[in-house]
Formats: sequence, structure tokens, C-alpha cells
Amino acid sequence: ALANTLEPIAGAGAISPQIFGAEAVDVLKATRRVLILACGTSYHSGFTARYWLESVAKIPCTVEIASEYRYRESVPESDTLVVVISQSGETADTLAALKHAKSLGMTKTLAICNVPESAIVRESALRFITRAGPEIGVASTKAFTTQLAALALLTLALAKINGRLSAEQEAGYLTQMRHLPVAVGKVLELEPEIEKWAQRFAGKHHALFLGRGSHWPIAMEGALKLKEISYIHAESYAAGELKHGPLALVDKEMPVIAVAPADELLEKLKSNLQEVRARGGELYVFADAGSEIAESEGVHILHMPEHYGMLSPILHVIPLQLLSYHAALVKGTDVDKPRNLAKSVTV
Ligand code: F1P
Repeated sequence: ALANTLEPIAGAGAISPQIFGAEAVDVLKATRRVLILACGTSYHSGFTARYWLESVAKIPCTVEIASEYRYRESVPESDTLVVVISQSGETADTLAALKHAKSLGMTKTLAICNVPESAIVRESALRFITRAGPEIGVASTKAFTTQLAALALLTLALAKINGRLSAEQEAGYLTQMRHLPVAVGKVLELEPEIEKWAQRFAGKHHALFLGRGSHWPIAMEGALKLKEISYIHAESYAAGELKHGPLALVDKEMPVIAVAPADELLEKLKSNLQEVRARGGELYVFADAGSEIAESEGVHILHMPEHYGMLSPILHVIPLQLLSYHAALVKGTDVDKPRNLAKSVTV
């Protein structure tokens, strides 16, 4: 059954054959909850997947920052699938968190990783190799989008195995997945506009990223990318949290970047954006085709080519990556080798 779900994608080279193995099917069948452990960008892909696992596969999911996990007295739960996510497969904190989970008796482990011969893959019972190709720079970009694709497939596999996916829904999701490269290509065509926006960030020292639902972790990733490669201090918040503190930071010097897909949370997000505008904050909004948000004084809008349903986070992160990249170019920082950061954090 799993092979049937995932086979069309295998043709696109995105999935390791190991996941089709009988062992994987048995593990997924017995999975009642998922614990995701990861650091940095990989943590953000896990955080996005939590929304998918809960809403599509109806499986409870916890996402933990791997560098902290082992310092908590967490209570192990049976039937848990531990998913560790790492671009490099060598991140010491993620490896330690994985070993810690195993020492607590959670031995059903799956690595989502870009490097097949890595410590984290060796330590995991199952592996899903993302095959994004080597990341040239320190900051993860294509590793992130392929992690999301892998996690979407894992969600569909769990949903199907547990009888949560109709044949019609499965066909719909897989069509969307197959169309993803074309959709990504169209998003990349927005680059010249994003480059113009980036010019406005040259003199900025702070930025705020807002999102809601499954796009909150995308806002988090946008803020992380901007920090990592342009050294602009950036924070991200679930948009509803704005009034609980961060609104105090907003003035005309504070650019506010909003991830605004045309989903059921858009109306709520729009009222958060009005709160920002009322304090003079300049808004940069990544909306979808069809999102009714009007451009006005201090409100800049870019429309994504289409709304992409469950997989929308995969598309919405791309303009944020491009914005950070161009902001870094404008500031003259080294986008491939940011100061103080290492490609794999092995200590
Ligand atoms: C985790 C990570 C990256 C970040 C930087 C430092 O790496 O936080 O997300 O871009 O390279 O390490 P990994 O476990 O995904 O390899």
C-alpha cells in the first residue's frame, strides 16, 4: 500500500527505496504518535509537518528543538515514531537527542536526511534520503524544501496506512506533488520584484516576520535565513501573538514581512496587518493569487502564482529565501559563508 502511495514520486528521484521496505510499512502501521527532533532550519520543516500530520494523518505530533530535548525529563510514550531531520546528518545535538530518545525506549526511528552515509542515518532504524544534492552554502535552502516534500510524503503514507486518505484525496495530493517543480518555477519568476524589495532592507537593522498556521514555521524560517546571511536582526511570531508584546517594537523603521496564503486564516492575519500599519510599520506581504489584500501607502504586496493547499508552505518559503539572499547581496555579506556559522555543527 505504501509503495502505491509513493511510487509516482519515486520517479521524480525524491525518495529512497528503503522507505518502501516491509519494515517501514510495519512501523508506520503501528505508529500512534510522532516525535520530531531537529535543529535550526530542519526544526522548522518538522514544525511545519506537525500541522500536516495532525490535520491529514490525524496523528498527534510533538516537535522538539534537538539541542534541548535531552535536558528535559520527558516521559516516553509507546507507539511513537521518532523522526530526526538533518541536512548534514552530523549535527551533534540532533544525534544526541536521537540517542536520548532511544535510551528512553523509543526505538522506532526514522532519519530524514540529505546524506546517506552520515551518523544520524546510521543511528536510525529507517531512513528517507532527500537527495537534494550538496548545499553549497552554510544556510540550508533546497535541503529545507526537500525535507518538506519528504515530510508531506510521510504524512500521506501514514494517512493512507491508517485509513485516513480516500483514493480521491490521495490522487489529488499526488497530482499536486508532481506539479510542484512547475509551481516552484513560477514562484522563482518573482525574483526581480523581490530583488527590488531587498534594496529597501539595506539600511535596516531589524525585521519582523509573521505567519499563521502551517505558515508560522515558514515565517520562522524566513527570519532565520535573514539573520544567518544578512545579519539583520529578525524575529518571527505567530501573527496572533503580536498584541502580546512584539507590537511594542513596531514603528516606521521596522519592516514587517507577512506570509499570507489564501487560506482560512487570511482574514485574521489581515486584521493583524492592520495593527502593524496603524503603528507605521511598513508591510511586505507575500499573498496568493486571489488573496484580496490591497496595495497602499506602506503596504507592498507580491502575489504568488497560485494557492497550493496543504503544500503551500513549500512554495511560500522560496520568496523568503530569495529576499534574504538579495538583502545579503545588497549589504555585501558572504551568502555562502556567513560569519560564526558552520555547515555542520558537530560539537
Ligand atoms: C542544522 C543547522 C542548519 C543551519 C546551519 C547550522 O543542520 O541548524 O539548519 O542552516 O547549517 O545547522 P542540519 O542538522 O540540518 O544539518
